[in-house]
Amino acid sequence: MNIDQMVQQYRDEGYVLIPGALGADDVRELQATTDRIAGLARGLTEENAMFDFEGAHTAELPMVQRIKKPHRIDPLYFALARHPGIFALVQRLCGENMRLSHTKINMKAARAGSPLEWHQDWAFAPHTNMSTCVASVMIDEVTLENGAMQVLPGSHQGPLFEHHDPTLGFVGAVDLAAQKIDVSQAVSLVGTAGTVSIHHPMTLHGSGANRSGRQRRILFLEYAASDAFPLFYDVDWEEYNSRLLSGPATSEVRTEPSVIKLPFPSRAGSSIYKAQAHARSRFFDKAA
Ligand SMILES: O=C(O)CCC(=O)C(=O)O
Repeated sequence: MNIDQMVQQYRDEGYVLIPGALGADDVRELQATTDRIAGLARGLTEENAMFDFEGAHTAELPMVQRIKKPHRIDPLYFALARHPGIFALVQRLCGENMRLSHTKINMKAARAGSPLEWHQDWAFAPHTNMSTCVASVMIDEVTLENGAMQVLPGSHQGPLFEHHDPTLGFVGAVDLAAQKIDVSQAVSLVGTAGTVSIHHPMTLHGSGANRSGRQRRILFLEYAASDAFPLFYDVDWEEYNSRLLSGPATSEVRTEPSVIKLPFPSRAGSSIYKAQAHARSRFFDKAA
């Protein structure tokens, strides 16, 4: 697919897959850096600013669920956000002037990595306009068995589904049965290490548990146009502007109508895994 076809697919279906976006050297460096950081979890018994753990984690047998904000841990991840194999397309989709709004690495440990229930990112990260997107960089080969992300084509056209439970509040997951959502046409985003997918903030997606003997790590690079400001966020301007990837800083906010549902998840409970632990209905089975 050339870049125009990728743009068209994203507009039509709400996602695009770019096999081989990263070259072999980039992949090796990404794997080595991620291995090194994950190694820092050995000996830890409690989650901290760097790591969330799976329930089965122990100090001796670490089981990292998420590396939080890796761009703050190693400059490689910030540099990757400008990788031409990713960033040229992101700019076509969201605009010339972009900011890195967030990063995370979801690690699905072999035979233990947790599923993530169906959700739309917009429910977690509404901005003043919808010029935002997420690039998912496969650090390892991703298959259905090790917990590939699945997307529902066309769901980016809306609506924003309910991610709240009537009594529990925000659970960060969509109850498919209650909302009569058919995911039988979902597509699994699989590929070799270095494959990248990009999805729209309204695209419904989720992923199963890791049932294989191989870990599944994906780096998520979340982008926003520099004039798309996150709602519900206390901006530290210096830190905020340090994440500009292209173009000048701006204090002009571009607004666009969109649907936003409250109450918004508190930042204290911002882990999607922890929010979804409260969801009453489940689509994906837990890890074995
Ligand atoms: O790790 C995955 O498979 C999905 C990640 C995701 O959707 C999220 O963290 O919001």
